[in-house]
Amino acid sequence: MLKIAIQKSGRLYEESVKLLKECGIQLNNGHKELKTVAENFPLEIFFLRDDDIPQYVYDGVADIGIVGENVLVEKAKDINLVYRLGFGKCRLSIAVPKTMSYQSISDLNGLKIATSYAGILQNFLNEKNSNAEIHEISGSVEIAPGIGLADAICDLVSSGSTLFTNGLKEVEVILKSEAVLAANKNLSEENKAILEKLLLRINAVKTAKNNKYIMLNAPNSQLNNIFSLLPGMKSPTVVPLAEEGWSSVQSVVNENDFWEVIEKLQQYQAEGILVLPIEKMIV
Ligand code: PRT
Ligand code: ZN
Repeated sequence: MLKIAIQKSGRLYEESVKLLKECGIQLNNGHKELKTVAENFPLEIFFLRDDDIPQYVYDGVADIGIVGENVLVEKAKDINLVYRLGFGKCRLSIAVPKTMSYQSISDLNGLKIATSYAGILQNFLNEKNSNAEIHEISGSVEIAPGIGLADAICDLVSSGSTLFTNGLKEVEVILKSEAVLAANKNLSEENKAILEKLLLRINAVKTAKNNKYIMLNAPNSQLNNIFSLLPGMKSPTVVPLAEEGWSSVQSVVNENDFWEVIEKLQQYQAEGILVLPIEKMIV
């Protein structure tokens, strides 16, 4: 049985549970309990505060955990980052009052920076040879300059609206973060095998989200051009249409290239283009 730690409540909770569900893993009760066992997969789920997850995984109380990369790096436990999950995206940044003129990191010299990420910030300041002083606080970091507790802050930012409403501007990005799957370094052979199965499922879900299924009609004279745009997983499916000289082509297209590919397809006289979401994709 593999034990996974996920956040009990907060920004990563819902996406973590959703990911397990999309992997076909059914949880029989919610996060009101400390732990629960999946009904149809050898997985036990612990619901914990995110800050505790790296330690639990390091100690082997949990084998794996879903946690923000920011927390993983800050706690600096000797555990493996196994998979970047693509949700909970944010950045850890330094911000200063918007009235302050700021050109470079040397402008932070002699200033006091409030943060809950003292470890990451200290490493950054050391790297940049800055003598700024760190004032460690556990929450409401954004109000520190306003109440005279510090001159600047180092905190997580996503939309930037918290900084804006507190009269602050972002001046340095220290770390880009997202939710990650982290694992203990000494998993048993049995648990390694379960983790492999879980990763195969996670990969199928994530790959599917990055791709779309595409169907279109095209004149046979353009098929080679279209194949070069839509190589598909192995090669595209081609079915002749009832109308002489035309075919239906089915393939997959990556989300990132999507609009570019569509524009080119139109140049190659593709018509009746249908694009569908893919639920799972095993390549
Ligand atoms: O109770 P527990 O200790 O488990 O939770 P927590 O309160 O410590 O963490 P939580 O739930 O707030 O965040 C969990 C994780 O979500 C973080 O460790 C990050 O990896 C990730 N994440 C993504 C964020 C944000 N985006 C985020 N915007 N965590 C916090 N914020 C906060 C930030 O601290 C600031 O106060 O949101 C505010 C800024 O947001 P914007 O949109 O105004 O810029
Ligand atoms: Zn926390």
